[in-house]
Amino acid sequence: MATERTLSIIKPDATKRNLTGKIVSKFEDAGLRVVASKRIHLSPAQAGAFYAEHAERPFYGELVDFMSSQPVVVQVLEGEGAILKNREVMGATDPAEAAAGTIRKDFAVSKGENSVHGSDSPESAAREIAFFFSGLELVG
Ligand code: DAT
Ligand code: MG
Repeated sequence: MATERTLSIIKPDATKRNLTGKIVSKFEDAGLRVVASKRIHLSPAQAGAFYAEHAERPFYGELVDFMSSQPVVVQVLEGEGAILKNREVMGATDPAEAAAGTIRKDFAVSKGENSVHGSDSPESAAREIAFFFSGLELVG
């Protein structure tokens, strides 16, 4: 499998509870490497643009409010099959359905406040990485 890069966000519920380090450890333990990282506080407009694909979903307003409520940590993770591997480490969207040992099983509060975002395809990863980082900020 090829080396890939994927976009991760440690969400407001997790930064608020000081879980950033514990979550990064789960990425590193799975063989993912942090090649870019920054802590930012998204505006509602920025959060809305990032999640534009969900604009018609009933939870969109709640999602935008949540993602702009507190700082987040956005990161680029690199590794073999990084996109799928990150999704595995994250666990299912709903923590009640997430497998043991996943980030969402261990840390998520609810389906909405579920601690992490991860790109779901190569196309999403390319778009989402470019949304937050310039090429100069990716240091492998
Ligand atoms: P994922 O983050 O696992 O890729 P998604 O892309 O379907 O899930 O949805 C994006 C985020 O929107 C998700 O992490 C949390 C929120 N969300 C999804 N479904 C929801 C629901 N039924 N109620 C509340 N929030 C929801
Ligand atoms: Mg998604």
